[in-house]
Amino acid sequence: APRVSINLKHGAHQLGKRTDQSMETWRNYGLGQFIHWGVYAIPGGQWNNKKYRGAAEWIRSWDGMPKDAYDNLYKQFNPKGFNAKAWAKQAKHMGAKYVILTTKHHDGFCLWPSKFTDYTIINTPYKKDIIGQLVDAYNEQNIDVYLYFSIIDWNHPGYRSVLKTEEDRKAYETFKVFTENQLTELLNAYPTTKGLWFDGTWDSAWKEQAAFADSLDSKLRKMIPGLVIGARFRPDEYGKRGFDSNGDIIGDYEQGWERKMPNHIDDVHGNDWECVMTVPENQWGYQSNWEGHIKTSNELIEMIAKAVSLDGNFVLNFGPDGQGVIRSEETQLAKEIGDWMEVNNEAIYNGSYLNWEKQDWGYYTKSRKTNKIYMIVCNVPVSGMLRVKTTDKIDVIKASLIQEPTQGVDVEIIGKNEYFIHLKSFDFKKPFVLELETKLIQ
Ligand code: JFZ
Repeated sequence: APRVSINLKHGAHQLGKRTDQSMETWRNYGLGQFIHWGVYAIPGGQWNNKKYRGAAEWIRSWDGMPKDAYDNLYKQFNPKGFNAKAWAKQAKHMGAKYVILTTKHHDGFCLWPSKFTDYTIINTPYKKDIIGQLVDAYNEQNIDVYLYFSIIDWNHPGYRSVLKTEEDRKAYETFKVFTENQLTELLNAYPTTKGLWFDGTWDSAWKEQAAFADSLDSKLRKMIPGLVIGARFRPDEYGKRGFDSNGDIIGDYEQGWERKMPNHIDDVHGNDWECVMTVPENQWGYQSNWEGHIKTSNELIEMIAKAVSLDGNFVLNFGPDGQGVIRSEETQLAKEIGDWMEVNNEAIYNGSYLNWEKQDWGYYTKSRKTNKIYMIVCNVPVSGMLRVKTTDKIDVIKASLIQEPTQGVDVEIIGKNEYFIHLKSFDFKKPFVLELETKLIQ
């Protein structure tokens, strides 16, 4: 049946995935890094020996945090341990192909020397441009840089979350000019930027700005050809975000996978998507006292595999402390993930969905570059036999262990398009990858 659709001026401007080279590069990253850093790293989720139970980067919104004290924290921001090259090197070893940097979080503090506000890194004792150093250091490691930018700004006098009065509307007009100025400033200052990662667009004030956001969106895209902007930026004229009033994605990829993941290819509706994930339950900025479940590298590797197997990217968050140091737990995870990626990255980079029946041992990926098929095994059955069911006319000829290609792995045919891969060892401490050799049956 033909789809009924309303005519939208500010809805999706394109249906279906982008097919250009910049988006293809994005699609093939597999693994990225998120950095949440700002003045919230100084209190680290604590004030007056009390712990804020929410996400540490939100501490300013807490009753236990005097706004005044928070707004003066920048006067102490002097991260003696900050070394952009060290962060970039660690990200490189982890296997990250892109990084998303918080240029400005909800508090409004700018890690770059914006000339449109005084609330920036220039007016801290540190004085130097942080974003510039990071862009250079990550680019030097061939890691693409994306800029996180919050539309919520608790520091700007014209910012409102809701527009109730004429006065609010007038004030918000100054905030819109400011927002446009800051965004063009960022893209001019850091022209190697590959994309923008917008946040805080859930305010009702912003949801009324369809026309403004749409024209700003095209302006930014013209500044950097190929710029990637996810579906968390502009609303349509009915205030719908992410997906417009016709259900079409407004932006280049689905950005709603925040600390959660799809389970099935149908969940992503044929769109590009990215999962952003924290190491503890919900802490993005530095929280000095992590509590609750802390994810292990094996868990995170499984998430990377799962994301790629469903045509998405996986982005792991890091929250450096007030001195600019990445905590030891995160350093350890980056190392363990990187050691695994070093051996197995061919199953992750350029990886895509394979339409074979999902099995309990883990995830299939298929390389967009080589068409090679991989099995990323996360659960070894007690039988030591891994079931493989291909689609019609595809025969499995051979399987080999990426980490030890000389160790043969037997393939037993058990029926039409159905096989058992017999493992010789059960002694796996980490997920492992098998490459399958297949043949088309005529
Ligand atoms: C936002 C921020 O408020 C948070 O501090 C952090 O920066 C995170 C990456 O983004 O939080 C969100 C964003 C999106 C959703 C939930 C929380 N979402 O899509 O459900």
